[in-house]
Amino acid sequence: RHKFWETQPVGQFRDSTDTSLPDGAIEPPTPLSEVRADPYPLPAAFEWLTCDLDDDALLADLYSLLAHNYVEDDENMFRFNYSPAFLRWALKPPSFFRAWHIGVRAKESKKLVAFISGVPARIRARDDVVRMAEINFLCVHKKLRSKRLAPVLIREVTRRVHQENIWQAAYTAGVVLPTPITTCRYWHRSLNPKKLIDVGFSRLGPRMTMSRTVRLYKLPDAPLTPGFRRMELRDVAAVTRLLRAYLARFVVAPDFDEVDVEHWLLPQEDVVDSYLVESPETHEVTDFCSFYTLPSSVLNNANYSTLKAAYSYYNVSTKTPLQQLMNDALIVAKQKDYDVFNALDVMENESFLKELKFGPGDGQLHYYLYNYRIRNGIKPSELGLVLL
Ligand code: NHW
Ligand code: EN5
Repeated sequence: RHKFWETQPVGQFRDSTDTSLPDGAIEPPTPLSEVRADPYPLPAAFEWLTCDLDDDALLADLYSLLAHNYVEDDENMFRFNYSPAFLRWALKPPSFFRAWHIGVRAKESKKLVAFISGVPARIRARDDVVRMAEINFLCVHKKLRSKRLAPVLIREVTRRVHQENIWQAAYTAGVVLPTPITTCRYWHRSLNPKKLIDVGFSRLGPRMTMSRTVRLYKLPDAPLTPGFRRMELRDVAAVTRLLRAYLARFVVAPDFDEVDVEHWLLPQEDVVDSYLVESPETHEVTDFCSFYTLPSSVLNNANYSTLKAAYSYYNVSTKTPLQQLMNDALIVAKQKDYDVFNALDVMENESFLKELKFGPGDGQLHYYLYNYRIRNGIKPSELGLVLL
């Protein structure tokens, strides 16, 4: 069934009922001297390219490959459209490895035709903090599909991760592979219902008119919580403390330090937005919320070419109820002209989704670990990890 995945150290569907196997690495590290020294062979017309994302021309090529060939919904109506600035942010966190930004190009035309990437992260599973690679942006040009190029890309990124003495990875996908640690649902909160209906992202509910729908999703003009403001550089230490204490509650979560928080959560225009509540009395930072910006191209629509979506990222409430905090996040997203606010049912998100008028989407997101077993998997609410 899975000619490639059957050969890999991942939970196999067939032993998913064997409860005797312990949590942790599936296979031990091998000595670095035994890690294959040269790249895997590609079909003769292609060559490997280690990508320099500081090179604007290369970044533009990567942007274009993904904008035309990356993930679509099941009816091919929308395609993710990660911006160049977003890709640079996603792929150049603290201590990133340039060797993990792996392109494939046609030898003759030099055209970029495939890509895969990894970035380093410390991820905790129960009480075990593990150095991992987060693998993302696997893409093969539409004209080169079903030729078994993806397994070559995956083997090559694995080899380059092993060269850094890292033996585990985390990744997400919309497709089922051996074997998810958990399966999450996407939820969507309309901010611009008329446009969402016009582009086919959502439908007019039964017995609903457009004007009733617009009224249903109306939001206040400004955030309601006193002390709600954008996160700044001076907040990094306080946000790191809040976030570390919060993420400690989940079975699988990143182990963020201040350096990570500065990179992943300090606001960057049209890439990542973070807000916090600073108590007007004590000036203590008590609550935090964030989202990242990932537009989708609208395929085949006469009136619109893009949908501006915010994706819920990390949120922490200690004083402001989470539902009120997320309502303020919706308000700022609406002010900034986003069309929709998306969230997964991870962490404590279930507690506000229905109340804040999110509806379930038709997409699922499966979470995976490479070379790390978690017996019986976990629930979405036990997951404290959001990948981009
Ligand atoms: S998920 C988004 C993946 N990208 C897209 O969906 C973009 C549009 N699609 C494509 O570009 C986020 C192609 O369809 C792709 C497959 C390239 C997806 N993950 O070349 P073949 C990520 O980036 C398996 C893993 O003929 P293709 C996460 C498939 O099951 N495997 O197919 C990436 C089959 O294997 P099997 C996937 O359609 C995580 C084989 O590929 C997959 O031309 C990567 C077929 O290959 C997917 N999303 O190209 C793993 N989709 O055994 C990282 C298909 O079933 C693992 N396949 O025969 C960790 C590595 C690091 C370890 C470090 C220790
Ligand atoms: C790795 N980082 O299917 C990512 N999106 O629900 C790779 N559906 O937008 C894996 N089909 O339900 C990505 N509208 C896997 C996801 C791929 C993209 C995807 C889904 C997630 C999505 C929309 C549009 C569906 C269009 C037809 C959807 C309903 C919204 C409605 C709003 C009002 C209240 C009820 C719900």
